[in-house]
Amino acid sequence: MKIKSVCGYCGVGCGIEYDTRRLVGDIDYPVNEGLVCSKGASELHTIETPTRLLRPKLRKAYEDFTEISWEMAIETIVHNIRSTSPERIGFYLSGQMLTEDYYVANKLGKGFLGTNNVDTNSRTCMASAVVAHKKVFGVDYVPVRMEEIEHCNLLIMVGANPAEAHVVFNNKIKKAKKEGLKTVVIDPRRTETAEQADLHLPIRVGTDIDFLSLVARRIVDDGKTDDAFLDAHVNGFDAYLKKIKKIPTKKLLKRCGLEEEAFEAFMALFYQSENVISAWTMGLNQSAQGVDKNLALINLHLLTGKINRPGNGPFSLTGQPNAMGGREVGGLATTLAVHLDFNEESIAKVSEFWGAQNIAPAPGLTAFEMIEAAERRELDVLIICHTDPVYHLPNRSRVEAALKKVPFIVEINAYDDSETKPFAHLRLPAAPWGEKEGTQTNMDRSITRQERLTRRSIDCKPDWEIFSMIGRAMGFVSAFDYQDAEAIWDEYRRMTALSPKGHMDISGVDAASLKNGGHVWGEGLFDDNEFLTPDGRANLIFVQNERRSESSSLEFPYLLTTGRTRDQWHSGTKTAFVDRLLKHKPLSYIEINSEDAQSAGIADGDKVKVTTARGALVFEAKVTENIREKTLFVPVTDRRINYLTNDLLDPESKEPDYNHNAAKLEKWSG
Ligand SMILES: Nc1nc2c(c(=O)[nH]1)N[C@H]1C(S)=C(S)[C@@H](COP(=O)(O)OP(=O)(O)OC[C@H]3O[C@@H](n4cnc5c(=O)[nH]c(N)nc54)[C@H](O)[C@@H]3O)O[C@H]1N2
Ligand SMILES: Nc1nc2c(c(=O)[nH]1)N[C@H]1C(S)=C(S)[C@@H](COP(=O)(O)OP(=O)(O)OC[C@H]3O[C@@H](n4cnc5c(=O)[nH]c(N)nc54)[C@H](O)[C@@H]3O)O[C@H]1N2
Ligand code: SF4
Ligand SMILES: [Mo]
Repeated sequence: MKIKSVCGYCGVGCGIEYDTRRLVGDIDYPVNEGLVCSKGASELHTIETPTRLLRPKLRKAYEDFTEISWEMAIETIVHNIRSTSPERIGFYLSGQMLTEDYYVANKLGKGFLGTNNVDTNSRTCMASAVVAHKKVFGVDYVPVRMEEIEHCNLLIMVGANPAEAHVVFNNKIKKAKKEGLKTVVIDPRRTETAEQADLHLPIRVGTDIDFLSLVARRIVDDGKTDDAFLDAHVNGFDAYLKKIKKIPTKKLLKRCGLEEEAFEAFMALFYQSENVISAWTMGLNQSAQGVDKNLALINLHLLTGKINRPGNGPFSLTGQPNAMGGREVGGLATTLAVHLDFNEESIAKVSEFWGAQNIAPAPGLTAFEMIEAAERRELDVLIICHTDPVYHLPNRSRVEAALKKVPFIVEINAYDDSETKPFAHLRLPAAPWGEKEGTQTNMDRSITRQERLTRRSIDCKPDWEIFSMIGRAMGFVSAFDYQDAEAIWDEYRRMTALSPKGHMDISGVDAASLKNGGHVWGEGLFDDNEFLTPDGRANLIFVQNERRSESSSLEFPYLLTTGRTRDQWHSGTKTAFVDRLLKHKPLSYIEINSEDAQSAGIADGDKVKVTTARGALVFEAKVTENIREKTLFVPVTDRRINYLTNDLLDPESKEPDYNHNAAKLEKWSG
């Protein structure tokens, strides 16, 4: 029997077909038309790795973990929750959880336990885009879909490497290029995506706002603004004009480290293209000025009216498979539920819907703020699900020290070998992809169903069930009495009618209809150029590079950046164990520019020691011309990487600044 499902790795959300132990791409599925990358193709093996976590395990202070029953596990959680107060409880969730999992966890935390400290690893990933969307459009909405590149003449990719991070989307790009699409890549590295591009601008790390402001200024100077669009649909143009006309153009171009010819080549492509999409990911979001970087890019579309028409607009590429769904449900500590914030009216609506009396009136602690609370011994219970914060949060030594001060940490994971494991007291085995069913929204706003493909391991439970068990054991029996994922979906979809102006209302979309290819929410939401701001107009907001990130110095002359490789998924609990992937890029190496290597006496394959203000690590050197001078790159598959990264945050989105770490480099012979 054939079962149709979707891949559980990245935000592309490819359709797959499973047939008696064989997994292939679904040719009928519009997103991927049969294509899958190596991660999708090998996902079936991840169910059977020897590194699964299969039983609940409890650890007393300084002792090893011992297996316990689910009853005892849940009792232990309830005891710890009851022994403290709501503001000292935190949940840390993940853009890899299914919508049903997210919904139940969010309802339990914010609705019933009375803590808004319910945040997600999307804080480290999409938070800057979320805040920018809300500031400009009034709502967190992505106004472009992947298929639109067929109508597009120029695709600008800034700080994004889809050839490795969104592989099947990159295939679509390559296909569109054969039909005439031009692409520009703005990235300090000559990535595989840059290699395919018509133009690569090897910008200096952290100078994107300078570059994008220069483009905006040029558009203004050349009279290429769409004044009718600006007049009718955009606020703030006059104020913006005054400021953009004052930017020091020569100085900014120098700061970007780009030649004038390169800039002119970009402008020529921009002007000759009727339809323009710009796509971005972590090169912009992960920054102490991540929101502003997003604004600077979105501004280009507002200035030229290249938005809300097929083949045009700012396209934030979502990283994780359900980071978009998590944002819809309300998994960030800064939203309550279904795109509602913490105002009185929203709290009243949500309280009534959930039958909850405990919703706290203000946003909760975001990811790193929970770490800061832990440092002050203000966090007693932390429940972590489907993510590995010790691995992925910045400034790891600080994170480790903070987590040691949390008296009770629960880790819900499907695999056994996380970096968070040594800091957890209770570990609960989740049923992974393939052993459960539920819903996810890809970067296209396309809501699809993951189906169960195999029998569930005896003691493993879907994440939603674990949160439901805690809810019932806390005494909220009817609120968490779900029989299956579909019952949760039915409740959640009814709730979406409460979303602001009902823009996300999918109450009519039942689970059965999702089995046949999914449902795209919010199609054409801005088609008449009506945004979801109070006056229906988009906001044009001038920004400038405030250089809040760490900068290089005489002592630390390099800037260390981090990112993805094609065949591995983050900490690698799933991918690193799939044998056929091992022939690909190594898990650990450091890219060093060839001239820098030469002057430091470093050859390809040498061991090098990299030191930042936080720590030092040794890597194997990969000497290459494909990275800008004085820039270093380490893949996130090196699980130690965040011992080196800094913990600066964007002041609005609270997203970490992973890509700007002042570093020094020495040949290591230890
Ligand atoms: N194979 C694979 N695919 C994945 C993932 C994975 O683990 N493995 N993870 C998924 C997730 S969660 C995410 S968030 C996405 C991330 O997707 P991407 O953001 O596309 O991938 P990254 O490699 O993190 O970073 C993109 C690029 O930003 C560049 N960059 C760094 N600093 C700057 C800067 O200051 N300016 C500019 N312009 N560029 C800069 C880096 O050189 C890098 O090439 O990938 C998703 N897809
Ligand atoms: N230096 C640096 N750090 C970064 C980034 C960077 O670019 N550079 N990127 C940031 C970004 S964008 C992201 S998204 C994060 C990613 O960081 P993480 O979310 O920590 O990375 P993963 O390895 O994907 O962790 C997922 C965890 O879920 C577990 N798991 C798998 N399936 C299931 C399941 O069904 N249920 C449960 N409960 N658990 C399951 C896996 O075993 C794994 O431990 O890293 C962030 N950190
Ligand atoms: S591109 Fe993304 S969704 Fe598609 S198969 Fe690869 S990892 Fe899965
Ligand atoms: Mo991410």
